[in-house]
Amino acid sequence: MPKVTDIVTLREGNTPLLRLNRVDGRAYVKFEGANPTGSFKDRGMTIGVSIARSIGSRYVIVASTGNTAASVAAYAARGGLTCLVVIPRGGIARGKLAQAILHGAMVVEVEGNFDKALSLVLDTLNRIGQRNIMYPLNSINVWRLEGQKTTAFEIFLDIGVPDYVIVPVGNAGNIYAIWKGFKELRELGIIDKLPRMIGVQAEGASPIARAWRLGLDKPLFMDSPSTVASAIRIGRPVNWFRAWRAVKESGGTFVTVSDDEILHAQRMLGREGIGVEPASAASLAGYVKLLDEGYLRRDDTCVLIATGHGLKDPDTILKLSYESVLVKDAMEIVNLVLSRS
Ligand code: AN7
Repeated sequence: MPKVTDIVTLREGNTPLLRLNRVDGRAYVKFEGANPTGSFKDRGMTIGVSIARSIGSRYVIVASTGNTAASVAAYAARGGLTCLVVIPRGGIARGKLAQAILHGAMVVEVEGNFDKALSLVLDTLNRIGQRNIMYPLNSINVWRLEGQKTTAFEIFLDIGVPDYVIVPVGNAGNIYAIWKGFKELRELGIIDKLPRMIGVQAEGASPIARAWRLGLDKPLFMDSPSTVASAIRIGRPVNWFRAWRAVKESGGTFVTVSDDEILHAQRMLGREGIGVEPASAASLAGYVKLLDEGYLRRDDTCVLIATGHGLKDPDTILKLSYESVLVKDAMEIVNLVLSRS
């Protein structure tokens, strides 16, 4: 790892692990929405931006489905670096775009999806050449994953080693990072058992999970990934081999869930006071599905990674039907309460 002389931090990590009360089973949610910019990306960004600063880069660049953009924008601002975020036009949730703007990122939009944005970033880096001018903070940056592995340490400190860890998969870095964290705890002799890792993808953006279910040995890349969960709308995950290896080594599996299942799970969490964005609800949707299929048992201890905050994507929530009543006076409110009791 490059020598880090300047630490850029917003005090990320130490997120709550919450037992679910309304779900039949031993399920905990690791609420990553409690990070400074509202997603797990902050765990890695503190490291990535600290390295960028320490090697004297003035610019940092990422392609993103939104959360990486929001995170890098904030950490770059904190560290006094100029930040470019390359995003699919119309393809990221509004809260994330708002964050990038708030923190002063240069927002670059492309027609097309995340995979296109990433290929443009890689091309830009090739043309510029030197990392100490423009430092890349995409998932190809392995130092970010070193930050993300702390999720495993925190889970262990809270409840020991669970039977399963269930993770929404997009570019496929996080599931590998968490696995790496547990493996390192074992190498250090701190734990002697490892969890099984389960990766969840949305049906319409499931290059890894679909191939896994079909018994293939590599992903079926998709040119036009589509799902309500914009954070994981990725057709060519760059870290697929890391995720694949993690799941295989751990004895876990991949599973796909439909958009309806994701939105239902998002609501279930909402009704427990836990506000997550659709991509994050995929982990609960996957858990429910695997319980139904009999792959998981109710007494298995499962940790569901809730990767990002509900406020990231208000539009998706408001598009669903919801109840509200327009009133003219207090009596109407009183009657409303009385009619419900
Ligand atoms: C909420 O921000 O790829 O499998 O550019 O925002 O490690 O990619 C986001 C990914 C899950 C998937 N949940 O994690 C980006 C980006 C949320 C996310 C994922 C993302 P990886």
